[in-house]
Amino acid sequence: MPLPSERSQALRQRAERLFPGGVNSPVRAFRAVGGDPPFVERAEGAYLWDADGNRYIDYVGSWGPMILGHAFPPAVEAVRQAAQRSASFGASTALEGDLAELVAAAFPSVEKLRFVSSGTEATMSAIRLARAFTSRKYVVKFEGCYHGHADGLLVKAGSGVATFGIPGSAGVPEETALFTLALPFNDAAAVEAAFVSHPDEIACIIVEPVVGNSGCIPPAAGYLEALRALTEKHGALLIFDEVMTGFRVALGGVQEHFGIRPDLTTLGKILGGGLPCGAFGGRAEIMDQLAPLGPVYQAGTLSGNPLAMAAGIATVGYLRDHREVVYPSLEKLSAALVEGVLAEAKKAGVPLTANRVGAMFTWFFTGEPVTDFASAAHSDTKRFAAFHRALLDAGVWLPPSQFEAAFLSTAHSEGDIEHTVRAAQHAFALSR
Ligand code: HOZ
Repeated sequence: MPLPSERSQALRQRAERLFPGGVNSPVRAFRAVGGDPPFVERAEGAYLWDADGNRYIDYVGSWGPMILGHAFPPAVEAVRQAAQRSASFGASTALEGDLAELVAAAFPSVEKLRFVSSGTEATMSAIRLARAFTSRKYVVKFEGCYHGHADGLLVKAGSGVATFGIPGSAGVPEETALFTLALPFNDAAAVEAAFVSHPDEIACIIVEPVVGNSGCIPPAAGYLEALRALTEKHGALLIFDEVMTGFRVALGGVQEHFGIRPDLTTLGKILGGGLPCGAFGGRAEIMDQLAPLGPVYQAGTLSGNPLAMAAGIATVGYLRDHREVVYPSLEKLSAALVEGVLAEAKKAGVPLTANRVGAMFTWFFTGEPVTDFASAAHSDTKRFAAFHRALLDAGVWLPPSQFEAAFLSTAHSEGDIEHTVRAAQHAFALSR
C-alpha cells in the first residue's frame, strides 16, 4: 500500500483537531492494530475506496448493515424518492407500517414494535420496558456482549470497551451499574445461581444470542433454551439483542435459526439498510406499557424516519423475496472464506480458531476454542494486529479489533474470497 497522500494526511490532521481521537465512534480508530485508518470516499458492492483511490474488499460492511453490498441500487433509489418527499416529518407515515409488517413477518415473536434511531436506543428502551413490566430492577447481561452505550449496559462490555481495555466507563455512577449483573456467556449454571441469589429481583436477561461484540461466539448447544426456561421459571423477560444478527444469520435472526421465542427483541443495522434505524418489539402486552398507551416513556423526533424506513423496506423486502437464494449463497461463500483462511493458518503452523454463524465470523489468534469472553481474550492480539495490517496492505479491510465480528455480503465474489485467502497465506508466511 503506497504512503498516504498529502490529502489523506490533511484529512487526518483536521479530524484529530476536531474529533476526540480523530473519530466519531471509537471502534473506527486503528489503535488496537496500529497505523492510521484510511478515510473512506465511497463504496460500491463489496468494495471501499479511500481518499487516495486505494480499493479494499470490505468485510466490515458498516459493522453489519450492508448485507446486500454498498449502494444497493433499490435502496439508493428508494432513499432518493423518499428524500424528494422530505427527509423528516415527525409524524406517522405509511412507510413505518410497511417496514413493521416486514419485521413482524420475519420475527413472529414481535407482535408490536417501536422504531428508534439506533441499536443503543433500542436496548436502552427495551430494558426500561422490562423493568416496568416486571416491577424489578436487576438486569443480567453477559461479559463481552455489547448492547450500545447506555450507562447501565457498559459493564464488562464487548466491542470498543473490550478493544481498548476499558473495564466499565468513567462517568457511569457505581449506583447505576449496581443493578447490572454481568455473567459469563455460555454458562447456564451462572444464570441459575443469579436467580437464586436475587430471587424475584431480576427483570430481564439481555443477550446477543450469537455474540458479535467479542468477535463471533455461537451459543453452546442448549444454552439459549436454558435461558428461555430459566427466565420463564423465574418470571423474568428474555431479550434477544439481534441488532447485529437480525436479518443476517437468517431472515428471522438467531430466533429463527435456533427456534427460540424471546419476549423482546432489539433490531438495528440491516433493519435500516445502512441508515440510522433501530427497533424494539415483542409481546403486545409488554409493548402496550409504552406511552401513550402505558406509563413507560420513550420518544424520538427521528424515530421511523422516512429515509431510514425507505432504505429498510428496500433491503429487508429484497431479503424476504430472495431468501431462498441469499442465505444459502452467503453460507457457501462465508464457509469457503473462513475455512480457506483457517487451512492456510494450519499449513503455516499459526494457531487460529474460526467461529462462524452464516455470514458473520471471526478468526481468533488462539489454538483453543472460543466460547466466551475469557477464551476470546486469550487471543494473541499482537498477531491479530499484524494480520490486520498485512491484509489492509493487500487491499482487504477487516474490523480493526480481535473483538469484533466480520461480515460478508451478497456482493462478494469467489474472486474476492480467493484474493483474501491468498492475502492471508502471505500474511501467515510473513509472521513465521
Ligand atoms: N456494535 C458495533 C461494533 N461492534 C458498533 C459500531 C460502533 O460502535 O461504531
